[in-house]
Amino acid sequence: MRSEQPKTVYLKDYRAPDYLIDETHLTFELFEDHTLVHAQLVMRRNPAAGSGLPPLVLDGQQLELLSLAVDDVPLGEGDYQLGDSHLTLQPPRDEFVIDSSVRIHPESNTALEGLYKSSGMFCTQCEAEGFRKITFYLDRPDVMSKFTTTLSAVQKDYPVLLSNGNPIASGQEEDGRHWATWQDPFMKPAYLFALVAGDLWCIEDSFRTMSGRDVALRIYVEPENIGKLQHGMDSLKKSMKWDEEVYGREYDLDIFMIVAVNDFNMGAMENKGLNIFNSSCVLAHPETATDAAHQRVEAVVAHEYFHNWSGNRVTCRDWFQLSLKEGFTVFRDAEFSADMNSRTVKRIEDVAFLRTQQFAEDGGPMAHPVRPDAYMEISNFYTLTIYEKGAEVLRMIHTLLGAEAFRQGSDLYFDRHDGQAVTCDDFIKAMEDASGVDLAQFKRWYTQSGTPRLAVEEAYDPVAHTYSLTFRQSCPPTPGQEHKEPFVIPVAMGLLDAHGNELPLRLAGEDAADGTSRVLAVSAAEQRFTFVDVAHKPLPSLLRGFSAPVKLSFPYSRDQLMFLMQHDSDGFNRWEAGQQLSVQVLQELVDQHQRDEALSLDPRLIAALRSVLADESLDAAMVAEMLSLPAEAYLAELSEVADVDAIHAAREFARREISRELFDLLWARYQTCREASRTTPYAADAAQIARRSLQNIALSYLALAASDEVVDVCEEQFEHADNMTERLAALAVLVNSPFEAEKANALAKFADYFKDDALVMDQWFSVQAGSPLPGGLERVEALMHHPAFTLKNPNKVRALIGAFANQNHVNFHRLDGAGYRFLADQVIALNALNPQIASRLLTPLTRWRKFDSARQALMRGELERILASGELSSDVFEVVSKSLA
Ligand code: B3K
Ligand code: ZN
Repeated sequence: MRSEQPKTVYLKDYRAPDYLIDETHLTFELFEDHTLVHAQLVMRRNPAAGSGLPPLVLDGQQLELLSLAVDDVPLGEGDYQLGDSHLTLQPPRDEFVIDSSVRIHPESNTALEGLYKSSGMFCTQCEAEGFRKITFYLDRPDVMSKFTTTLSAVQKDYPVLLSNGNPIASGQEEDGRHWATWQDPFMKPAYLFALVAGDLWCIEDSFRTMSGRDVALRIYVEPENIGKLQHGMDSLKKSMKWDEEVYGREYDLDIFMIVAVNDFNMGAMENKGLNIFNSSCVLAHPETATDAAHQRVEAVVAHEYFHNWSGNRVTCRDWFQLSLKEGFTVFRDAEFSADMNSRTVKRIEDVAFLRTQQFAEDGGPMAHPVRPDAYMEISNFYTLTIYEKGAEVLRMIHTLLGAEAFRQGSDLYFDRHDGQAVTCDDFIKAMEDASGVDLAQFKRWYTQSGTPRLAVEEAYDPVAHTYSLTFRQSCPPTPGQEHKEPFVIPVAMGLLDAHGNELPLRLAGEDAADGTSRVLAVSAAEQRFTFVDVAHKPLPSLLRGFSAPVKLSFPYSRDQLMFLMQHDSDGFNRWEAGQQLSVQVLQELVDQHQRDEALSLDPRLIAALRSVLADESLDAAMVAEMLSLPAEAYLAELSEVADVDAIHAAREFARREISRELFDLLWARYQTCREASRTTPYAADAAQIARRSLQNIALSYLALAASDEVVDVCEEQFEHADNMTERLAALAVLVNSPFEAEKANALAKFADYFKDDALVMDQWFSVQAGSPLPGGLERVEALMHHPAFTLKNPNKVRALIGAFANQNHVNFHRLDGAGYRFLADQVIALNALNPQIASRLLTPLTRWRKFDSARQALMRGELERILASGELSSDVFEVVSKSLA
């Protein structure tokens, strides 16, 4: 808890560290009621930071100092200053050794930062600034050190003792304790330190690297979960191979370990050689994890593994550069997932997420550039902007440079900066030097926040046979940034003729046509591109593959969108045309609802979906994506003022109409898919995943008919499915149905069968929390008392409270404000337990400007109540105060 208003840290104040730590020797004595940490730091004056011997200021929080010595001379109380978060002393000379001993309390650490206990095991989370809760240190990423770590604990309770690097010694003590020493040969910042002690089992495998070295691979878990590790291991081996093939990057230690823990603030952590994972991101078994969960495991395992180069070997100079490692690594994992699964479907999922969530962040009070200039609490900056928009920025560089030059740029970057802590500018410089492309203007993507708008206008000259596209870009003001300079926006595009054929593209001034798809680099506020030799007026396909994170508008008619849905050669844009058509049609319904008119659905949407559904040659995953109407959150994001009830009513009406009009087709496709599921053993492969997505979305439409035959198939799927993907989908359909008896029966059966599996129970909570039926808040409040629920476990908080506030718009945004009050109560309770989770949970309340004045007042009222609730963590304080500003 803070005792004064948190301070803002500015990028412009960055200074190189005064001192460096060449070696770090740590000893942990782990006990049930405390832990002793001894640290020996071999230090020297940083030659790059000036002359003289300034005071040494070590970071340290919540540490009980037991002893302190410099060069073996014990320091007395007058020899140093000890504050809430720093220890200051005067070094005697350029090179010196500090020895400190502290006592800490992992057993009562509910913030899950630093060293803590989860389900009986000790584990750590140090990024960004958790290491200072373990020992006094220069806890900043540009201080890199060689770590040697010894841990000791009671052997029978903690048979496994792990840290970074390689095991170099171990032994027994009298009194049942044992110890192990690990050494990491690579220099690393403290945020990559990790330690684990517990009663764990592991599965083991190995990987032969491209230079012929064998690396031992181990995934550790509590004994009861040992059967859920194979998918994670397979994902790890695929990731290692992919990084060699696509980036030429080989793993560097002899051992790579992953540990699954149940209580974890985010998905996983890339600690050198010892990744620590939220169990939800590594455990997977067909009977307990859905297809989406399998894909998430594959992606997160890859992401953390890829950090070994993009993050660990080359790390960040300071936390303003966070996207240097996160944006790049998300881009890398997205490309990996695209290569392992359907590229188009992966892109659709990522773009839908970006446009719904990141665009909202970029338009809200917490908007910040990909490289922020200032923060109060760095934990608040692990955002969708740093991660997802950061990845889009990398994707744009890839698009502008081409795959080959991009690879040369990344080779140069890794080569030039191996072992260093660097900046986003260093990354760009490597890309420029390798490609010869000037990225000076492009760099505005790192410094300007907000989502650019790109309005496109066409003009066709039937005499001259020219077709021109005029692009006008603008970017709305964001906190601290009134005015924006033009971005470089890569627009991948093509032109279609009346038969849907792609036209050869020749811009005015070019000698000949070159290909049928182009990337236009729009760099001025207004810019025109003119194509020549265009015999008839074409239809443009713009922003293919979503080549830039912008809001593009082109005045397509509904008929043109239907045409693109069928003919665009770019799979992403076929889907996008369908989304735009749905958005237009749904917005019309919203208007009708607001005018109290009878709702009437444009039959063209039904016709378009009918032809998608009837086309058996289409990839089933694409059919499923095309059938999914834009989410309520996306429709809200597109509205000036989001009318929650009208959006819900409009979307539900459209779903019922689709169900009614296309019932027979949906029924037929459902039956075929379910029959295949019944007769083929489960595999988490692309073809089966596609089939199950289609099957499940078809079932969700069919269920709207509320007929007995549909309830029967639902129950059949729920009872007899051999996998969680089908079972959970059937459960969700029943939960959202009016069949009270069947619903209660399925929920009870499910909970009884899976009550001991925490991750499955998370899904059980989420399915109920997300149900838009009336009474949602009361159901969630009741579930808070369920024995499987606890506020202390972040997965539970996300599964129940997070799912309710983020996915259950009609219930959360109840007009009496009870949903807001409930969320604020939970934030206040969590502020004291786990500030990072409390601050994350707040997000929906920060979006108050999107809603009508009555709701705005209620949401603001709750933010003010949180602000006045007492001692706020810096995490919660920053988000609340910025939201109210
Ligand atoms: N680097 C970690 C995130 C740490 C968040 C700390 N609050 C996971 C990842 O992005 O791979
Ligand atoms: Zn990451």
